[in-house]
Amino acid sequence: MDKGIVIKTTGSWHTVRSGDRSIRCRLKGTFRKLGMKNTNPVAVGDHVFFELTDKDFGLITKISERKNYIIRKATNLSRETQIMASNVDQVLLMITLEFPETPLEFVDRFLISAEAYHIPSILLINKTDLYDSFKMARLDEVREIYEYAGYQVLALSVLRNTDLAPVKQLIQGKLSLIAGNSGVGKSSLINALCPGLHLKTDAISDYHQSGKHTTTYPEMVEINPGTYIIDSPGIRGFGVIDLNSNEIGLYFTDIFNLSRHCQFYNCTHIHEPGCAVIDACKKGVLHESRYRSYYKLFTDNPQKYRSG
Ligand SMILES: Nc1nc2c(ncn2[C@@H]2O[C@H](COP(=O)(O)OP(=O)(O)O)[C@@H](O)[C@H]2O)c(=O)[nH]1
Ligand SMILES: [Mg+2]
Ligand SMILES: [Zn+2]
Repeated sequence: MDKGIVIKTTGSWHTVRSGDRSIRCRLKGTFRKLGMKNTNPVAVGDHVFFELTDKDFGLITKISERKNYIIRKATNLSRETQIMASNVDQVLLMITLEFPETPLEFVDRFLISAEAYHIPSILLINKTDLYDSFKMARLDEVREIYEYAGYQVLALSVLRNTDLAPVKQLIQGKLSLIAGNSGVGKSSLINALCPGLHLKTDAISDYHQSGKHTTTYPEMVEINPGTYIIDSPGIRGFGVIDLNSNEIGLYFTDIFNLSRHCQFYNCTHIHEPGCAVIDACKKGVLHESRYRSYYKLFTDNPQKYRSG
């Protein structure tokens, strides 16, 4: 029996990378009896055992236990979920301050989802070549906001090939998922990291890929043996997480840290006296954009809060 990692899955065929070979595998029949709830029993990122049935073909006989996995709804309306990727070591959240501007509220929502999955996130701020001095000042501010929350923040320009070295270092030996809105430069980055690969770039193609009528499969790229990146098709690809309001407070890392100093142990940071979070916000230690995101998510969700 051989061992490998699933780099692509389309319906009943799964491409397994084992050393420098790619083997097209189907699932051994007995698997279907395991009663898995997700629509896809095999996911990109799975470590599997397989038997060769031919030179480049095989049967998957065992899926190793997943360290983690990210799910999405099978379709917008469906309650069934698909595993989008498994065994993800880190998420690279790519954002831009212009062309297009990524709203920080979106960043905050994304980060708490990743926290809920217990997957570390790194912020990549791309397209620095386009920023004037005002935008560069904004970049410093955004960097401060997220470094205060405990995240690593890297600014780069994929187009100019500047400041890519720290990204290369970060991904080495890991499975990273790259996420972010259409048009921020995700595919461009993967192409830059992997010369010879030519992923389609530009916002238009991404838009069509994430359109309602096409099924999208996450694509895993091998940068070098042991180093993989998954290009997630649009942000909608990232986890369907239903957090209740109490959890929201846990996953805003900066707010959670501050909450230890609140007067009440169960402070919601909305109206209580002696709230260290509100205090830090007033002092400008906690940036108001973070508090605003928290407030919005928390108060959008009163029912869930009441049911606790
Ligand atoms: N000016 C500038 N444009 C970039 C940069 N990185 C990517 N782009 C452009 O932004 C557009 C969208 O890039 P793409 O990689 O398709 O974004 P994706 O939708 O996130 O995969 C393309 O026209 C790229 O050439 C950058 O660092 N600077
Ligand atoms: Mg793309
Ligand atoms: Zn509080």
